Amino acid sequence: MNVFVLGPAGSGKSLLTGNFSSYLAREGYRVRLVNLDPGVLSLPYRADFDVRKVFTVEEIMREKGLGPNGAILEAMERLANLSLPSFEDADYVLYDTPGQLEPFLFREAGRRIVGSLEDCCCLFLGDLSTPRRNLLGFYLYALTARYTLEAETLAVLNKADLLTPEEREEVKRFLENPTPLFEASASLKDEMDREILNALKDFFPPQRVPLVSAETGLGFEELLTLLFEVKCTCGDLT
Ligand SMILES: Nc1nc2c(ncn2[C@@H]2O[C@H](COP(=O)(O)OP(=O)(O)OP(=O)(O)O)[C@@H](O)[C@H]2O)c(=O)[nH]1
Ligand SMILES: [Mg+2]
Repeated sequence: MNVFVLGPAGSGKSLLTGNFSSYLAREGYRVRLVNLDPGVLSLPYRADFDVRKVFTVEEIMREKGLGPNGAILEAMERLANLSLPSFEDADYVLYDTPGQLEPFLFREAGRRIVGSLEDCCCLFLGDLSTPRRNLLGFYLYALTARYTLEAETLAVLNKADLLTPEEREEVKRFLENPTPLFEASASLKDEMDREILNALKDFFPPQRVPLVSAETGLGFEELLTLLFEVKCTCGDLT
């Protein structure tokens, strides 16, 4: 299975790629790692394929006399045309994606790369250290990724180690059943959130959102179970 780790800047994509791959290896799976971030300086894992061997954002800035944003856009163009190795010996190939989610998602690179591979699943990471009031915003962004990439996408909340067990329970309760919370207060935003959630239910059946920690490995077992479920719903029950 090809697993793309997506998410906003700093949400923990690289650390999750590294530590989840070690977890999978300990569980007996053959795992390969691909770094698709041409802008990263150092990685917390050893990549089997690293886009930085082909080009880096820094090189593009120097070569073309571009600023960081221009170079990132050029890097995304190059990424879209990159030929990736096929790791046929692997059970899981984990792809760490660029810190700059927007150009990866909304330009050609993301769609081309994900679309060129079979048996794909995306993990869309949210960061629990950021204000938790906006969980709906995070979920909508994960759905945007799914809609844009046309690939199965699991919303995953990372950095759960930074929450107390009580806070984790509170987030879980909210995720399982957001409506009563909204009903408890009556602001216009809450009203709007409820309407949006109701409308979404018709198109996207509610999905479990695991709370994980890329740092400690908390929740990795549940994440793997969800990946099995994705595989099964795609018709591959092996
Ligand atoms: N406490 C805690 N820190 C984490 C966790 N995951 C990542 N971090 C920290 O968050 C910071 C960003 O992690 P990265 O893995 O570089 O995040 P990223 O999404 O790859 O970042 P960009 O590629 O720059 O967008 C680092 O300081 C990590 O150590 C986690 O589960 N718990
Ligand atoms: Mg990264």
